[in-house]
Amino acid sequence: MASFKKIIKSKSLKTAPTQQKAYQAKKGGFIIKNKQVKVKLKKDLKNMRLITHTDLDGVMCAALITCVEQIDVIKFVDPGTIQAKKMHITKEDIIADLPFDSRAGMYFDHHEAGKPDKEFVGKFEVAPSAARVVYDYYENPYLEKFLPALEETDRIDSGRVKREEVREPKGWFLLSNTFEMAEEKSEDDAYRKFVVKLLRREQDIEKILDVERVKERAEQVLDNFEVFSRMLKENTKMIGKVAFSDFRGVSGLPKGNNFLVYSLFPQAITSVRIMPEREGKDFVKISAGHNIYGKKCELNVGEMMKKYGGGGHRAVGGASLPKEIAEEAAMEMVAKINKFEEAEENGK
Ligand SMILES: [Mn+2]
Repeated sequence: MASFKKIIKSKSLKTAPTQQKAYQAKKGGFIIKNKQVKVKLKKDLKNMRLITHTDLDGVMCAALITCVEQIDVIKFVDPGTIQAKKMHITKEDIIADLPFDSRAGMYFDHHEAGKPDKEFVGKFEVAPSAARVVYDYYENPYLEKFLPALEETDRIDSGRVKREEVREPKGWFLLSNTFEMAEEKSEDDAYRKFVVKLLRREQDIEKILDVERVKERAEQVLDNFEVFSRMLKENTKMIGKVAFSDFRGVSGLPKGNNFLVYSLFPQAITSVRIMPEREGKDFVKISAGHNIYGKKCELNVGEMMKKYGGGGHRAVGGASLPKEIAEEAAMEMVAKINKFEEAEENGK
């Protein structure tokens, strides 16, 4: 496959004269101004960004992509940030494991409900992880060393996590729980970048978990587990067959894993939760997921989220919504799921 840099270079050469013309028209077109334009374009070219998700899949995408592309900056963001078009995105950006933005130069994703409706460079495929899509796209033998790690990323990102694992996280699942822990997002970002570098030279999970910076977080994950379980119990109620958790106004909520709710509320078919949004105080995040250990619910959560500007897969999805309408939207979802299940049961 053609590397991103080559594609971008040819594109930039094509667009440069037009940009210069526009600039000249605006500023009067002095030679010196022309030079400024050139300098700016050169600087932009150097600044190749990878915009990827904050989770293990996003980190794995970064490990793979930075091996085969010249990336200068890695940005870790939530899907809501892309959804809300809050970010300035250019052709020098690669987006992975996040919603589609047609301004990007390259795009990789695997979310069923997010299939781009425009042409783009990169690859979209309904797959267990976005990292798998990246791997398939490059067909690069150098990336083969990541295969065992990819298997685990596939398994975790598609929710194939065992009940025992949820109660006692270890291995790759434990690592996947270390990415969102710090008070400040920038601290988590620095840690993610550290893990990206680490993954490029080490793929043995026991050795990864033994690296001091990872070890510290992994131990913290296990400590937080108890606190999270208690808060989850306190802030969750069953509404029909849905476990509804409301974490708005809960302070000191440690990051816990998304599957624990099914362990504590085994009767739930689906879980819906409201969380404060980390990257914008006027918004909250609503996520929903089917009980991975329970009866298979056929309602497509990703499709359901589209109505609220979100997305996802059949079994799990989310949306970022303005604070004021979040509760109403969450209740609408809960009702929809219950109604769907009732109809399913009556049909049998
Ligand atoms: Mn993913």
